[in-house]
Amino acid sequence: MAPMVLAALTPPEHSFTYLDEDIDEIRFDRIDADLIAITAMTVQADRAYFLADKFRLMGYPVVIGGIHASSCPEEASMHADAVCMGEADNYWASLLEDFASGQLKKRYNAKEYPPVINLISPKIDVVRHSSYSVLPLQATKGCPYQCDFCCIKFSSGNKYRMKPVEQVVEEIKAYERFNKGILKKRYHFNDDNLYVNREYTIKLFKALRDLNIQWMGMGSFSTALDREVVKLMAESGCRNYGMGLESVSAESLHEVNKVGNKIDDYKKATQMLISHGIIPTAYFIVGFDSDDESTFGRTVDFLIENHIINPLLQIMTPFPGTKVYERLKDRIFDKKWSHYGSQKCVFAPKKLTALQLESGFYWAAHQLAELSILKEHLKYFWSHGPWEKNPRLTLSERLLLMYLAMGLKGNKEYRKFLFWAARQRDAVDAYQIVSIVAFNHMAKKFETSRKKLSAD
Ligand code: B12
Ligand code: SF4
Repeated sequence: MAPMVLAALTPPEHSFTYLDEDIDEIRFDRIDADLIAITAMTVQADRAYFLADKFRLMGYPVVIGGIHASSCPEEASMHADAVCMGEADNYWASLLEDFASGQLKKRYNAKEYPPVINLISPKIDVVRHSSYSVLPLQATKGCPYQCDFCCIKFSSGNKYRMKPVEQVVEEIKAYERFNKGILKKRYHFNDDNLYVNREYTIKLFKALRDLNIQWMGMGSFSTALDREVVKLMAESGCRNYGMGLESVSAESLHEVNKVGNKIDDYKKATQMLISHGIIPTAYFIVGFDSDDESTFGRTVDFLIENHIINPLLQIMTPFPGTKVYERLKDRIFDKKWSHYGSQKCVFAPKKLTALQLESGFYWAAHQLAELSILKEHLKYFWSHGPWEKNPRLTLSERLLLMYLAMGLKGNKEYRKFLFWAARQRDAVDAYQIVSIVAFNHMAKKFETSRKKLSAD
């Protein structure tokens, strides 16, 4: 989403072209630019530096920004002509002016975060939306909490800022022209936390009700205990809501300053979402200092018992600049940033070995993605949701699932699953079914890694 914001901040006398390495191939021989701007999170930093070095060797000036450069400016400065820290809104136009007059500075630092009324709407047409399954939005920025493993303070700060709801509505209306396929795209709120200011959250969800969209987002766990807000959330088209539950151990939550999470209420929260037809996504971390071999089994049991259809399990990752990084600094044995995607152990855990942590993680991810378990979750979800009021799988969605199933000739298990799903009377939408197949596929890859780990 950052490129769409940069494009919006770029004065009209300049042109702006965006390449996303996940979908575009960079043809170095075809690049024709005055300035190259690169964004990267930590896991992408090695690749970003490689590209920056290459462009500079070719004679292009390079500026680099985003969460990793903001937390490691010294390191980033070895690969770029200018390092940009924090939100571009405050300095991008002046950076371009400096560049045009040959006075590019080595460092740009947002320092102050722009006030709400200055938050610009992203320029959505710089992105080829047909290549993406979701349309990204951001209504609020920042998060006032200070979880020790989170580095959001480097990109959006701890001060919570909210865009006027009317502006968010206008952004959605502008997006709708990219939302015309058989499978309606979902909006994804890239907000760190949609539930900090309850009054704003309510106003936002009420405004979304009239737009007939489907959306996903995330926020504090306490959102899901607030019946009025969950009801509005469902009415406004929320299909999937993510919460950082992080751990089933109070000791682990305490260890990382995760305030507000009450493990005894996790069940109530997930059931509240399910009963309103919203799929709960739960973020969990393994690898806390207090975690031991029993952690994996306990986490899996919780997630299965509570019908968390979309569990997102991660390995504790000491992102630079965080308190967790400071604490683990002397135990970090792997500084290769491409290993910082939360699926590898890069430090020596306290009560486990790194190998035990990784193989426990792979084992758990595989258990959670068993198709038979996911099928049970779906049945539970459909039988406990308010489906009489909600849209069902449309004929075109059913056809699409069957079409996908036919395409998966080599995989009987997925084929059977997709045909089964396409026949279900209550299935809410095809998106969740396709996500489940993708999730299972990813877990199989994990299982291969686990087997390889045990063999080595
Ligand atoms: C959407 C999202 C994703 C999406 C898409 C990511 C993408 N490529 O766009 C998906 C789901 C794929 C994803 C995956 C992951 N994500 Co993610 N993701 C986000 C999220 C929620 C929103 C990102 C966003 O669009 N923000 C809105 C834009 C406008 O903000 P911004 O990127 O910060 O950009 C502003 C400034 O930083 C600055 N800026 C940024 N780049 C540049 C460049 C230049 C040149 C300049 C001048 C300025 C500038 O200006 C921008 C406008 O103000 C963030 C949290 C957050 N709120 O930022 C996490 C976040 C970026 N993700 C994170 C992580 C860890 C991951 C994963 C590793 C796994 C995981 N644990 O979730 C994977 C890695 C995937 C991979 N291998 O590539 C961490 C990153 C931590 C770090 N130090 O790297 C974050 C911060 C979440 C967190 N709280 O920890 N993610
Ligand atoms: S609540 Fe979420 S976004 Fe806020 S600090 Fe904690 S992990 Fe980061």
